[in-house]
This record gives sequence, structure tokens and C-alpha cells, in this order.
Amino acid sequence: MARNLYELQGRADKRLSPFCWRTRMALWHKGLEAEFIPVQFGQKDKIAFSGQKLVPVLEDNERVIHDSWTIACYLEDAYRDRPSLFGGAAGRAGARFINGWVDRAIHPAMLRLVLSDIHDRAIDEADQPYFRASREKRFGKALEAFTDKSEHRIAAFREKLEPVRLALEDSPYLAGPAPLYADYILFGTCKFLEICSPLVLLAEDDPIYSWYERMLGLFDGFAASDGAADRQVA
Ligand SMILES: N[C@@H](CCC(=O)N[C@@H](CS)C(=O)NCC(=O)O)C(=O)O
Repeated sequence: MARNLYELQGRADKRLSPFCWRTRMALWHKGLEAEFIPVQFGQKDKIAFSGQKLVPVLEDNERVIHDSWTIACYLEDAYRDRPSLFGGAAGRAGARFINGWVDRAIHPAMLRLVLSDIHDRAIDEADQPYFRASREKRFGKALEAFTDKSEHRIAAFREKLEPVRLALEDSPYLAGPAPLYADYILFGTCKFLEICSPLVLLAEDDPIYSWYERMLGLFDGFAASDGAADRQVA
């Protein structure tokens, strides 16, 4: 039985994509074993079979699925006998909202703070020219000119996360008493930040910091790894 997750590989074999982390956590949550296959930006040939150029890509026997949200829905529907990622239709709809909110509101604000860090610290050297060219084309500026770590931008980023703090006042996880996919979505982003940037965006007294610490303890502490090691599911 072949189940492979193709995920972005950064420097020193760190798995840095926030989207790939979502899928990793979803697989572990479902208790599904998979091989985690590293793909660098310059290795699109490895995922050519998926008919597109982005990771994560999940190969589950004959099925090939891409896009982290589509993969989460696939896993939920294909493995109904395993622990649920959403906790029902309403939970899936709530998670869908968080997915869109993180992608469209949090990620753009985050990239503004750390884009040049990703290039300088996280991407394998061989990928740096591709990363620079593709992102400078996308954002219309040199990486260094686009990146802005000024106090007001950091404060604005922290403020954007206020809905998360409000939710954590009522329950330890975004999904309620126990972590579900809604939590894995934001976890991927925090993990990415930890791997890519020296910026400390969560103060130690921030409730999101405590939530992140709890999340790092999941799956026998494997969520705390840099992603290179595979976890064997019993
Ligand atoms: N909506 C997609 C986004 C996937 C995505 O943007 N992946 C990035 C890695 S973080 C990628 O593969 N980039 C390759 C490239 O830019 O060439 C998802 O949720 O999976």
C-alpha cells in the first residue's frame, strides 16, 4: 500500500511549507502512515504526475490529490472510520473559513515581515535564484525592499491574530476541547515562522504562544520536529 506525501524541502532537510504541515498533521491525526518525500522548488519533475506545480501532493494508492484543503477533505471522507478532522459538517465549514482567513489575511501580512528571511535562511541555496525571481515577479519588488519588519507592521500582524486569542479564551484549541484540522491550519503557519525567521511574533504571555506549545507536544512530540524525520504510526 503506497501512501506518499510530497512536501517542500528547505535547507538542511527542514520541511517548511505551512500547507504541507497541515497535511502532515492531518495524516498523523488520522493515524495514517505515509512516506514524506522531499521536493525542492527546482524539482517540479517529482510532482509532474499531479498535473500542477505546488506541494503538498498526496498519493494514496491510485489517487493523486493536491491542495492542502482538498487533501484534508479527501482524508476525512476516505477514512471515515478514523478520528475525524472536522467533527462533522459544521466543523468542516468552520475549518474552511479558518483556512481561507489564514491564507488570505494572515499569510500576506506574514510574508511582508519575513519574505527575505525565507530566502536567506530557509531555502536551499540551489533554490534561491528561483525563489527570488518568482517572488520578486509576484510582489513587484526586490525581496529586501518588500520585507518590512517595522514595529507598526509587527504590531499590526499581532493584532490580526486577535480572533484566535478570543477563541482561546473559551477553549484550549480552535476546534474546542481537542485539536482538529482548524488547529492544524494555523499550526502550519506558526511552524513555518519558527523555521524561517528569527522574528519573535508571539510573546511568551500571548495565549497563542501557549496554544502553540501544546500543539508542539502532539503526536509523541513529532509536531515539534523540523519535519525531516518520519513518524511510524502504530
Ligand atoms: N492552496 C495550496 C497552496 C500550496 C502552495 O502554495 N505551495 C507552495 C509551498 S508553500 C509551493 O508548492 N510553491 C512552489 C512554487 O512556488 O514553485 C494548498 O493549500 O496546498
